[in-house]
Amino acid sequence: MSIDFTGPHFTLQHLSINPHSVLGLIDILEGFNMPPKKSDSGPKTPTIIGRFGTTLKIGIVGLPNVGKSTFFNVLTKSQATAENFPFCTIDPNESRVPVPDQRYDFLCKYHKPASKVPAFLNVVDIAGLVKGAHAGQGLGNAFLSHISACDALFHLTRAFEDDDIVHIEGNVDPVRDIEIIHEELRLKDEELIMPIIDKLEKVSVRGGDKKLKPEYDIILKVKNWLKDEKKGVRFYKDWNDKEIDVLNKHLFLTSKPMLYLVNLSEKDYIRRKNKWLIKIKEWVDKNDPGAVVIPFSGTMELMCQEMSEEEMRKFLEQNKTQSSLSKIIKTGFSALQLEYFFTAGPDEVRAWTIKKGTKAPQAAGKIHTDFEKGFIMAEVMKFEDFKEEGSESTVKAAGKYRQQGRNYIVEDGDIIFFKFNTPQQAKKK
Ligand SMILES: Nc1nc2c(ncn2[C@@H]2O[C@H](COP(=O)(O)OP(=O)(O)OP(=O)(O)O)[C@@H](O)[C@H]2O)c(=O)[nH]1
Ligand SMILES: [Mg+2]
Repeated sequence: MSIDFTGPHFTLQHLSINPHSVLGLIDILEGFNMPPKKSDSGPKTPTIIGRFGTTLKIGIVGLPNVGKSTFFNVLTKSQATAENFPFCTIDPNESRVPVPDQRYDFLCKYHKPASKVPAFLNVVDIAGLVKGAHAGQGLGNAFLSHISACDALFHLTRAFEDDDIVHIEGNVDPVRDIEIIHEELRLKDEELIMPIIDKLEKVSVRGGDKKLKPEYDIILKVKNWLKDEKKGVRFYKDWNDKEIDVLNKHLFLTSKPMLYLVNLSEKDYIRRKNKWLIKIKEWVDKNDPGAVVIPFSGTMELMCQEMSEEEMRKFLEQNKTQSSLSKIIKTGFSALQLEYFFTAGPDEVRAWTIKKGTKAPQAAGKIHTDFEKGFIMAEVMKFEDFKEEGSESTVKAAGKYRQQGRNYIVEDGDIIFFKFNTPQQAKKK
């Protein structure tokens, strides 16, 4: 089977697979999910397994020598050097990477503010996992706490050939490698769940504390899924709210959302052709449906970083290609279920990170707790309206400046001005 990528997007020729897969492949290479099928598109947003809060992290996992640290370094430097943000390095393996956003750039250009604060994605470089890592092989169990501390994962896999770079399994086969990582995470979860079961059994079955029986039953169901079905927690799609409450107590490794990053040689990335891409996409469609796969090239990104801005522009233009980093950062941020709204004026343009689905008072609380306590209303402009109309007053004149109350669910990219009572005023009422 050969894939030929031509034109501005990767397109497929001579490919005898069904049209959905073809669509899916173009789709993944552009970094988007397929739209939901009609039958399963409903108003209900799924309850998410994972931590609450907005200081969430995404970790980079994969076998050793696949290019994780190289990727981490280009990611960290790419945005930071452009604007020289302080405090980006949290420790050698953890960094805050500014989230690129044209709307934010537009607002900064417009207001020329004294202070600019973008949104950040926290990224953690994790040491390579090897077969048997769950049982202590390689760097062994150290990986556990690192992955545990992350809320989503970039699963980085190697599709570049290079005889000088040792492959721990002897040859390049990213599908096999992806399976090794999934299996290690699942085995670790199997191990993690056993003491939880023992403890709950002691109390609720032998100890007669019936209050914990429902939790015990749920944990047994999770164990059956992990151990008998041999599947990761995330791959069961029908956890109910009670089950999710229990899962959120334990945060199993296989419950973390995953994005697949395929590291290609510079040549393959530029010519948009690599024999593993279709195989990886087929594996993901079958085993992790809906997950995003993004091809990139660590060496090309590294090369670009060493060029001046002008050299890089020319290089990308000549090769009819572009960097994948922006797309990767944005997709990672979104996988954490995060988004942001803006406050914007001559003093400061700032992106405020919130969980998707946050209501106006809680969004205000991100700026200051008094804003939440004394919340009166949110005055909201859509970014597109602001851009189209050209100023706040013309947005107002066009009737597109809206006053929203407590139940307003903030949308990504909203430009908001909050009105609130100060605590003293609130007390007087
Ligand atoms: N040819 C080629 N070599 C690469 C690429 N990315 C990384 N390398 C090389 O592969 C070696 C390992 O890269 P790292 O980024 O340290 O790999 P890693 O996944 O962090 O490895 P561990 O931390 O040991 O798990 C280095 O010698 C890199 O220069 C790539 O895209 N192409
Ligand atoms: Mg490394």
